[in-house]
Amino acid sequence: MTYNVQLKRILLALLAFPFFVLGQEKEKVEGAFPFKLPKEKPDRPLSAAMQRNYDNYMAPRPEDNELYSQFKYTPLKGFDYNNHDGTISRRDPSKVIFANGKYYVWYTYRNTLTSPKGAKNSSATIPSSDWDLCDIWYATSEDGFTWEEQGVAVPRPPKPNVGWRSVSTTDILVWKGKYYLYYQGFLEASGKRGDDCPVAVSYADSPDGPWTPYNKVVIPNGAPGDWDQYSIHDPHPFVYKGKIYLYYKSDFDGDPRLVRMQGLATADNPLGPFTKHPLNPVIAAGHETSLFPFRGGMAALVTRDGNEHHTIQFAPDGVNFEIASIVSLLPNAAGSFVPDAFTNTDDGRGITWGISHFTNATNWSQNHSILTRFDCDLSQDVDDYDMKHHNEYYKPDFYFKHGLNKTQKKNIAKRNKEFIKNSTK
Ligand code: AAL
Repeated sequence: MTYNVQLKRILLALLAFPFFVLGQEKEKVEGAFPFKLPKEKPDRPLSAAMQRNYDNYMAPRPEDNELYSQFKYTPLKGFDYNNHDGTISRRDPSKVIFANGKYYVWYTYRNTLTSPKGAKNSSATIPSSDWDLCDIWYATSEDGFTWEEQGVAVPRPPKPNVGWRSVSTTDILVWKGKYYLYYQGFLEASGKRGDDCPVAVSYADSPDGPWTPYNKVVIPNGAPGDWDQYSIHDPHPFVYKGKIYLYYKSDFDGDPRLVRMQGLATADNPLGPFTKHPLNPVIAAGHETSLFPFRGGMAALVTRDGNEHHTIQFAPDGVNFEIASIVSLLPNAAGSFVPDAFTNTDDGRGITWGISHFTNATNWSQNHSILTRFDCDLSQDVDDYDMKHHNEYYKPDFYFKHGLNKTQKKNIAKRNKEFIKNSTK
């Protein structure tokens, strides 16, 4: 390189240096991120995490996020489980409604000679699964903690009607003064091929019945090869945007384990026809459908399965959901008390309690489920600071209850042995 070129390069570098320093200092001019967390997104360079903290959530702190909450659980009074021997099970509760001066909840009720024995060992009297050979029962309450069981609402219909084997996993719709119970209608014991069923519906003029079965499939399975070709689970209806928005779950793929996601079907008439949304699945995680109207959109409790499990999600249009918060101990199969579930609201107020379930409540040989009450603060009208803690603490035995299984212990010992052997070569 000639002397002149070198000289030019040095001169250019000297001229550029002050701008470089200033340029570097431009970020430094902002100084470090402030000690007081800005309530609004600050106009400064932000990392991806800080961008997300302001863009993705309703507030930069969980305690100020209307869609963040802890969940607290209370045993219910009024339900007998035959000493938890597995012959009686209650699970998959509906949303809770308030009518005639009391709360109502409907649920899957099993009362069989034995606990579930699997599809191969099932019979006309032996259940294949916890939700096989079931009817829909209901209960009422004055406070949501103590319940009075009222008995059967929708019994299994005679063969070959839809649901003759089992009717389960129901939810309630109130539409133009009439009541509709949607439920899974099994035409064979769950588990024969898979947990396969369509959705059926019964209707009544009163929440106390009598209920008239429509005796037709109202939400059909998808076509062969469709994601929802085998199971239409957890029917979950709302009145939204002037129509019936019925969310549901399907189990699919199954190689090696099932994938569970949520779909949406809409209708202008409770007895259908329902049109499945072209963007289905609309929630790419979760195990049961459990939603509520929130502000102008729909919020969802997304439990158990999928990349985005343990989240509460929100869709301003009821279709395109984004994560609104990350939570723990979400209620399974939540049937929330949603006062504005059927008011076609454009300002959903949110929820503070409901009924959910614990499956396999004791052990697999006595497999049965029990109902429980959950409480939370996902409401625009309540500020329960004790529901907004996020540095959650659990006693050691809670963690030790989630220990390694035998295979994991064996594999760890094997890996350790190999590691030591390779380390001492
Ligand atoms: C529940 C629900 C449906 C399934 C089974 C009973 O959690 O997803 O109802 O069929 O499990």
